[in-house]
Amino acid sequence: MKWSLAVRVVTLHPSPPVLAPNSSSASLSPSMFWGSYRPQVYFGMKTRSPGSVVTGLMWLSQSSSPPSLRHTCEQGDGLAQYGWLMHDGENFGVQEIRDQGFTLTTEFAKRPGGDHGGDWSWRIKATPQESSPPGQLISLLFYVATDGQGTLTPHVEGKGHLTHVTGMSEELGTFTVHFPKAEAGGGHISYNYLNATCPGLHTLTDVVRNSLRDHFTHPTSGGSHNKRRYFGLDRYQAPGPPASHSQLLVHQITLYLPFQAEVLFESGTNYDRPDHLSGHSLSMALEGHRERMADRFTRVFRLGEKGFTPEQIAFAQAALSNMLGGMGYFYGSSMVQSPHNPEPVFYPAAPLYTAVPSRSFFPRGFLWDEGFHLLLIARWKPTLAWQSLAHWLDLMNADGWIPREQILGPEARSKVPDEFVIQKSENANPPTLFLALRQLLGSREAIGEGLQFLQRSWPRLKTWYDWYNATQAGPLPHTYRWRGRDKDTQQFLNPKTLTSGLDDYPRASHPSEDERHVDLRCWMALASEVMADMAEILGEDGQLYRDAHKILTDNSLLDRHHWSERLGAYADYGNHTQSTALEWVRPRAAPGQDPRTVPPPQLIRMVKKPPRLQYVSSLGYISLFPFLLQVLNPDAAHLGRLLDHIRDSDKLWTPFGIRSLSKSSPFYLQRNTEHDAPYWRGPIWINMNYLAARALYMYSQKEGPHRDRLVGLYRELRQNLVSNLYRQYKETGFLWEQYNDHTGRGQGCYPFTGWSALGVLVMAEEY
Ligand code: 6A9
Repeated sequence: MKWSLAVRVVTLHPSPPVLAPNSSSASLSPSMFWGSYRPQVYFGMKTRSPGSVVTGLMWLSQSSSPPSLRHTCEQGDGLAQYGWLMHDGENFGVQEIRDQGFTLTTEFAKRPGGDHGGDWSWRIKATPQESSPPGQLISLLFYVATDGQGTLTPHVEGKGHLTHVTGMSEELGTFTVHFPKAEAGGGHISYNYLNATCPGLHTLTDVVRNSLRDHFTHPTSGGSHNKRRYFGLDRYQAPGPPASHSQLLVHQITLYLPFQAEVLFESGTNYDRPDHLSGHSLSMALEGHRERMADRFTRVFRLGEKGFTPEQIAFAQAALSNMLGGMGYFYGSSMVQSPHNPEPVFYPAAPLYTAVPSRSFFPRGFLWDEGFHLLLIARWKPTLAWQSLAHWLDLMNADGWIPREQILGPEARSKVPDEFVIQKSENANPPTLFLALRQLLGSREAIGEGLQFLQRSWPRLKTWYDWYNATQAGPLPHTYRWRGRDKDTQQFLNPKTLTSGLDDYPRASHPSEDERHVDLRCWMALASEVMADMAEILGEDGQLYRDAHKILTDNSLLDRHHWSERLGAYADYGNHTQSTALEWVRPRAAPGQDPRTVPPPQLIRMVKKPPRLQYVSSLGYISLFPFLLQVLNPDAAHLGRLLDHIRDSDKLWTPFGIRSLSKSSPFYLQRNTEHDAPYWRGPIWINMNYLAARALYMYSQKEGPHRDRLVGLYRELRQNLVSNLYRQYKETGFLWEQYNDHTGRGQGCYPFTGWSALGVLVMAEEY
């Protein structure tokens, strides 16, 4: 019994996968086969297949000392800006990267042909920035690498000039990667090259870094006969025993700014290409894609009609492009722990095509983040959203659980500290995929395309829905409780609830089985409604879901379970006290004890008043959930009070959006431990603000006592959100994880396109 439960946790759902067999393959989905599906590197491509051959770019400024190698997106690189200005999710992309003193533009375009996903070409333009000194010497390092299968053959001229690579792999057949001569404005180009094997793609940066030696020379600028030394690829000496999982070929060019270089990938079965996708022909292709995207962008979002300036429209287009250009294809297994297997075990290996919250800090899939991402992606191209949804649902196990954070394969794992890698099978995350589904179901065109998806996903969605009801039920009928809250009540000012997605938002001070969480109840109301709608479309019996939706949106029952009169808002309920504080506790030395053996002081939570069962008095996003997810009736008695809180600058309102926790809360901007800065305790988050704008908009369309106020609030919030997102982007070059509630400044990690790109939907008023 115990053994079979342990196995069940890592057994995939038995219904046929939503993704039809081979649906991502080069033969069935050729135009999506190659892509910038490696969001964790500044520039790179791979195919949507396990063990794909990958290509990428590294670069090095020889003029800075010590020269630093750029490869994976790192905040520590301190780049002033990088990101896609245009990217249509399928055919092409244009990215601008501002490094110290120079700017790289990285462009790619694909061209169909043959049986293996066609050709593509890259163009990298390198230009000095205005204020920078002349004579900057730059190296670009283009690489091709295998990931466990396939072969690569280098073709070298002279000592170190790799002119092209021929290769072969299972899904690509034969191919050639050409490195045509760069346009260097007449200046000299130095060549270096590397042929190495290594344990996997996660070691590429190290292998290249360890192969660079500075005994190479390049003519000094100004055409003199003097030479300067530079770092070039030499030989790789593996630190340990030789590993052969990956073969790596690197082509390095070193030259003065400005210059332009191209890389051409040509598929072996593409027999009738009219010409090489290079030079003029590549320029034409890129120009065509740019025009088509701009046209489509205008049609889909109509920002010009809404009065936005060309600059603001370019910002919105970049935000969308970063979401699309941030879509990755990952393959591997999660590490999973359950009550039945305390030792972590591997989940079945599987692919995941998904957007990511942040290319630098979190370049991987997050379950509840994705539901929001897809709201934007589905508006652009429903196909991409259906495909992501299918991948996510295919990750479901036999019980109906989907791991929250997807850390698949060694490359993804190398970015995550061990303690965060393991996923626990009792833990949920908001079922936001239903948000995306609801939107897709609202469009005839999207349904037409997604019908097969809907049919195949139905058995999984039923199990998913049941899983929440079975495992996250609250103490009373029709109430819910997040499992997996922090258990240690001494360490944290308030034990976190990572599963809810609002990590440190203050909940009951003493986690217990008596808790009921208002946000999860509202998510389940949404899930019930979407399930009922889907049943209708599919001709299935949806009565159960209609009934559940009816009960979960019964406003008097909601009030009975979650309205706190004292707070004047909706609230969690549980074993709680407000009177807690973190205090330094200095252990005392026992009589005669050597003082050096006394442990150092510790920051510990003090409970000043004992907890009791009551509503949790934390005014903020959680209190607004019945409004945010439109569970409240437009004439609900309490709607007015919620609007009061929202508009009150001493509570939730700021000129930049709605803050996560009221200024009046004792937890406002409080740290949770010595090392744990406030996160969902004040700052402005854009996913919640998107929901707020949407709710204000929806309620203002309906008859009700607060209609005029809703219209006004909506206009103001939209204006505040859009102008701050735009201003921050202009000033800092990035979208951010969250925004400071006093200054509006972007903070947390960057770039964080994920939720912050929802600003595009607020601009377009697409809800
Ligand atoms: C830590 C650090 C190199 C936190 O956007 C992803 C999630 C959200 O789902 C969640 O709601 N973020 C939000 O509260 C980021 C979580 C990152 C956890 C991984 C490992 C590795 O740094």
